[in-house]
Amino acid sequence: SATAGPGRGALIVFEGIDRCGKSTQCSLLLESLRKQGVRAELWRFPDRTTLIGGLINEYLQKQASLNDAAVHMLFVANRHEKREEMLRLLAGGTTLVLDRYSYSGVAYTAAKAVPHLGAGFCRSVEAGLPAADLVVYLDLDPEQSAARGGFGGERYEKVEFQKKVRSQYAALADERWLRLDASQPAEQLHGQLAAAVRRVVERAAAGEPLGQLWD
Ligand code: FDM
Ligand code: MG
Repeated sequence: SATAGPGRGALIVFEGIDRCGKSTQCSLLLESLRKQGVRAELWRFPDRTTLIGGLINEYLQKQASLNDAAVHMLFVANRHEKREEMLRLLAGGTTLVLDRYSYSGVAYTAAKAVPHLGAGFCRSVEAGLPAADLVVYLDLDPEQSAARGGFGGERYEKVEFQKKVRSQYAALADERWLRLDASQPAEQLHGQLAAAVRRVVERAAAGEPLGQLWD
Protein backbone atom coordinates (compact mmCIF):
# COMPACT_ATOMS: atom_id res chain seq x y z
CA SER A 1 0.00 0.00 0.00
CA ALA A 2 1.03 3.64 -0.36
CA THR A 3 1.69 3.88 3.38
CA ALA A 4 4.35 1.15 3.33
CA GLY A 5 7.28 3.35 2.30
CA PRO A 6 10.01 4.80 4.50
CA GLY A 7 8.64 8.27 4.00
CA ARG A 8 5.93 10.56 5.26
CA GLY A 9 2.33 11.52 4.70
CA ALA A 10 1.34 13.92 1.92
CA LEU A 11 -0.05 17.43 2.39
CA ILE A 12 -3.02 17.90 0.10
CA VAL A 13 -4.78 21.26 0.05
CA PHE A 14 -8.16 22.22 -1.39
CA GLU A 15 -8.67 25.84 -2.35
CA GLY A 16 -11.37 27.91 -3.97
CA ILE A 17 -14.00 30.56 -3.31
CA ASP A 18 -16.81 30.05 -0.81
CA ARG A 19 -19.31 27.31 -1.72
CA CYS A 20 -17.22 25.89 -4.56
CA GLY A 21 -17.47 22.37 -3.09
CA LYS A 22 -14.22 22.10 -1.12
CA SER A 23 -15.74 20.49 1.97
CA THR A 24 -17.56 17.85 -0.08
CA GLN A 25 -14.40 17.00 -2.02
CA CYS A 26 -12.33 16.87 1.17
CA SER A 27 -14.76 14.36 2.71
CA LEU A 28 -14.90 12.23 -0.43
CA LEU A 29 -11.13 12.19 -0.61
CA LEU A 30 -10.67 11.31 3.06
CA GLU A 31 -13.09 8.43 2.66
CA SER A 32 -11.38 7.09 -0.46
CA LEU A 33 -7.88 7.41 1.02
CA ARG A 34 -8.93 5.48 4.09
CA LYS A 35 -10.52 2.79 1.92
CA GLN A 36 -7.17 2.41 0.17
CA GLY A 37 -5.48 1.92 3.53
CA VAL A 38 -3.84 5.34 3.58
CA ARG A 39 -3.76 6.84 7.08
CA ALA A 40 -5.30 10.29 6.65
CA GLU A 41 -6.85 13.21 8.54
CA LEU A 42 -9.00 16.08 7.38
CA TRP A 43 -8.32 19.54 8.82
CA ARG A 44 -9.77 22.90 7.97
CA PHE A 45 -8.43 26.42 8.19
CA PRO A 46 -9.39 28.59 9.88
CA ASP A 47 -9.35 26.11 12.76
CA ARG A 48 -12.10 27.80 14.76
CA THR A 49 -11.52 25.58 17.83
CA THR A 50 -8.35 27.33 19.08
CA LEU A 51 -8.17 30.60 21.07
CA ILE A 52 -7.07 32.44 17.94
CA GLY A 53 -9.65 30.59 15.86
CA GLY A 54 -12.37 31.77 18.23
CA LEU A 55 -11.46 35.39 17.46
CA ILE A 56 -11.48 34.65 13.73
CA ASN A 57 -14.89 33.03 14.09
CA GLU A 58 -16.30 36.12 15.83
CA TYR A 59 -14.91 38.29 13.07
CA LEU A 60 -16.36 36.11 10.30
CA GLN A 61 -19.75 36.00 12.02
CA LYS A 62 -19.65 39.79 12.35
CA GLN A 63 -19.74 39.68 16.14
CA ALA A 64 -16.36 41.40 16.32
CA SER A 65 -14.64 43.94 14.12
CA LEU A 66 -10.94 43.95 13.50
CA ASN A 67 -8.92 45.87 10.98
CA ASP A 68 -7.73 44.04 7.89
CA ALA A 69 -4.13 43.71 9.05
CA ALA A 70 -5.10 42.40 12.48
CA VAL A 71 -7.45 39.75 11.17
CA HIS A 72 -4.94 38.76 8.52
CA MET A 73 -2.34 38.14 11.24
CA LEU A 74 -4.84 36.02 13.15
CA PHE A 75 -5.45 33.77 10.13
CA VAL A 76 -1.67 33.46 9.72
CA ALA A 77 -1.14 32.76 13.42
CA ASN A 78 -3.88 30.13 13.25
CA ARG A 79 -1.73 28.21 10.74
CA HIS A 80 1.56 28.75 12.55
CA GLU A 81 0.07 27.51 15.82
CA LYS A 82 -0.66 24.20 14.06
CA ARG A 83 2.73 23.95 12.35
CA GLU A 84 4.44 21.51 14.71
CA GLU A 85 1.41 19.22 14.85
CA MET A 86 1.21 19.20 11.05
CA LEU A 87 4.91 18.36 10.77
CA ARG A 88 4.64 15.64 13.39
CA LEU A 89 1.68 13.97 11.70
CA LEU A 90 3.24 14.15 8.26
CA ALA A 91 6.56 12.80 9.51
CA GLY A 92 4.71 9.95 11.19
CA GLY A 93 3.15 8.93 7.89
CA THR A 94 -0.30 10.53 8.15
CA THR A 95 -1.59 12.23 5.02
CA LEU A 96 -3.29 15.55 5.74
CA VAL A 97 -6.18 16.81 3.65
CA LEU A 98 -6.66 20.54 4.28
CA ASP A 99 -9.85 22.46 3.56
CA ARG A 100 -8.12 25.84 2.87
CA TYR A 101 -4.59 26.87 3.81
CA SER A 102 -2.05 29.63 3.16
CA TYR A 103 -3.35 30.16 -0.38
CA SER A 104 -6.68 31.34 1.09
CA GLY A 105 -4.74 33.64 3.36
CA VAL A 106 -3.12 35.33 0.38
CA ALA A 107 -6.15 35.34 -1.95
CA TYR A 108 -8.73 36.70 0.51
CA THR A 109 -6.59 39.43 2.02
CA ALA A 110 -5.05 40.52 -1.28
CA ALA A 111 -8.61 40.74 -2.66
CA LYS A 112 -9.25 43.57 -0.21
CA ALA A 113 -6.73 45.71 -2.13
CA VAL A 114 -5.30 47.33 1.01
CA PRO A 115 -1.98 48.81 -0.19
CA HIS A 116 0.20 47.44 2.63
CA LEU A 117 -1.48 43.99 2.53
CA GLY A 118 -0.62 42.95 -1.01
CA ALA A 119 0.09 39.41 -2.17
CA GLY A 120 3.85 39.82 -1.60
CA PHE A 121 3.40 40.74 2.03
CA CYS A 122 0.78 38.04 2.53
CA ARG A 123 3.09 35.39 1.09
CA SER A 124 6.00 36.52 3.27
CA VAL A 125 4.26 35.80 6.58
CA GLU A 126 3.43 32.21 5.54
CA ALA A 127 7.15 31.45 5.26
CA GLY A 128 8.31 28.35 7.09
CA LEU A 129 5.00 26.54 6.96
CA PRO A 130 5.01 23.23 5.10
CA ALA A 131 4.24 23.58 1.40
CA ALA A 132 1.42 21.54 -0.09
CA ASP A 133 2.42 18.51 -2.13
CA LEU A 134 -0.71 19.13 -4.14
CA VAL A 135 -3.05 22.12 -4.36
CA VAL A 136 -6.44 21.18 -5.81
CA TYR A 137 -8.07 24.40 -6.96
CA LEU A 138 -11.81 24.15 -7.48
CA ASP A 139 -12.58 26.93 -9.90
CA LEU A 140 -16.13 28.26 -10.00
CA ASP A 141 -17.85 31.41 -11.22
CA PRO A 142 -19.03 33.32 -8.11
CA GLU A 143 -22.46 33.79 -9.69
CA GLN A 144 -22.77 29.99 -9.73
CA SER A 145 -21.48 29.51 -6.20
CA ALA A 146 -23.97 32.10 -4.91
CA ALA A 147 -26.78 30.27 -6.67
CA ARG A 148 -25.93 27.09 -4.74
CA GLY A 149 -28.42 27.71 -1.98
CA GLY A 150 -27.03 31.16 -1.33
CA PHE A 151 -24.38 32.35 1.05
CA GLY A 152 -24.64 31.89 4.81
CA GLY A 153 -24.27 35.53 5.81
CA GLU A 154 -20.63 35.40 6.92
CA ARG A 155 -18.26 38.19 6.12
CA TYR A 156 -16.82 37.80 2.56
CA GLU A 157 -19.89 35.90 1.28
CA LYS A 158 -20.73 38.46 -1.37
CA VAL A 159 -20.50 37.92 -5.11
CA GLU A 160 -18.53 41.10 -5.78
CA PHE A 161 -15.88 40.21 -3.21
CA GLN A 162 -15.75 36.57 -4.34
CA LYS A 163 -14.95 37.74 -7.88
CA LYS A 164 -11.91 39.57 -6.53
CA VAL A 165 -10.86 36.48 -4.57
CA ARG A 166 -11.13 34.41 -7.75
CA SER A 167 -8.82 36.84 -9.58
CA GLN A 168 -6.32 36.58 -6.74
CA TYR A 169 -6.39 32.79 -6.94
CA ALA A 170 -5.77 33.03 -10.68
CA ALA A 171 -2.71 35.20 -10.02
CA LEU A 172 -1.41 32.88 -7.30
CA ALA A 173 -1.91 29.58 -9.12
CA ASP A 174 1.13 28.01 -10.71
CA GLU A 175 1.49 25.12 -13.13
CA ARG A 176 1.71 22.63 -10.26
CA TRP A 177 -1.86 23.33 -9.12
CA LEU A 178 -4.55 20.93 -10.23
CA ARG A 179 -7.25 23.29 -11.44
CA LEU A 180 -10.65 21.67 -11.86
CA ASP A 181 -13.96 22.97 -13.12
CA ALA A 182 -16.04 22.92 -9.94
CA SER A 183 -19.38 23.19 -11.76
CA GLN A 184 -19.26 19.42 -12.36
CA PRO A 185 -21.07 16.85 -10.22
CA ALA A 186 -19.20 15.96 -7.01
CA GLU A 187 -18.46 12.32 -7.90
CA GLN A 188 -17.11 13.31 -11.31
CA LEU A 189 -14.82 15.93 -9.76
CA HIS A 190 -13.65 13.41 -7.20
CA GLY A 191 -12.68 11.06 -10.02
CA GLN A 192 -10.60 13.77 -11.64
CA LEU A 193 -8.31 14.21 -8.69
CA ALA A 194 -7.70 10.57 -7.79
CA ALA A 195 -4.64 10.06 -10.01
CA ALA A 196 -2.86 13.23 -8.88
CA VAL A 197 -3.54 12.39 -5.25
CA ARG A 198 -2.23 8.85 -5.64
CA ARG A 199 0.95 10.21 -7.22
CA VAL A 200 1.76 12.62 -4.37
CA VAL A 201 0.86 10.09 -1.67
CA GLU A 202 3.22 7.57 -3.27
CA ARG A 203 6.02 10.10 -3.67
CA ALA A 204 5.73 11.22 -0.06
CA ALA A 205 5.71 7.61 1.12
CA ALA A 206 8.82 6.99 -0.98
CA GLY A 207 10.61 9.73 0.94
CA GLU A 208 10.34 12.84 -1.22
CA PRO A 209 11.16 15.71 1.15
CA LEU A 210 8.39 18.01 2.30
CA GLY A 211 8.70 21.49 0.83
CA GLN A 212 8.40 24.81 2.64
CA LEU A 213 6.48 27.88 1.68
CA TRP A 214 7.36 29.30 -0.75
CA ASP A 215 9.53 26.73 -2.55
N1 FDM B 1 -10.19 32.93 4.98
C1 FDM B 1 -9.72 31.70 5.25
C2 FDM B 1 -9.34 34.04 4.98
O1 FDM B 1 -9.77 35.16 4.74
N2 FDM B 1 -8.02 33.86 5.26
C3 FDM B 1 -7.50 32.64 5.53
O2 FDM B 1 -6.28 32.53 5.79
C4 FDM B 1 -8.38 31.51 5.53
C5 FDM B 1 -7.85 30.15 5.85
O3 FDM B 1 -12.33 32.73 5.90
F1 FDM B 1 -14.34 33.29 3.55
C6 FDM B 1 -11.63 33.13 4.74
C7 FDM B 1 -12.22 32.33 3.64
C8 FDM B 1 -13.67 32.21 4.05
C9 FDM B 1 -13.65 32.33 5.54
O4 FDM B 1 -13.59 29.93 5.67
C10 FDM B 1 -14.04 31.09 6.30
P1 FDM B 1 -14.61 28.69 5.50
O5 FDM B 1 -13.82 27.68 4.72
O6 FDM B 1 -15.81 29.22 4.72
O7 FDM B 1 -14.95 28.25 6.89
MG1 MG C 1 -17.44 29.94 4.10
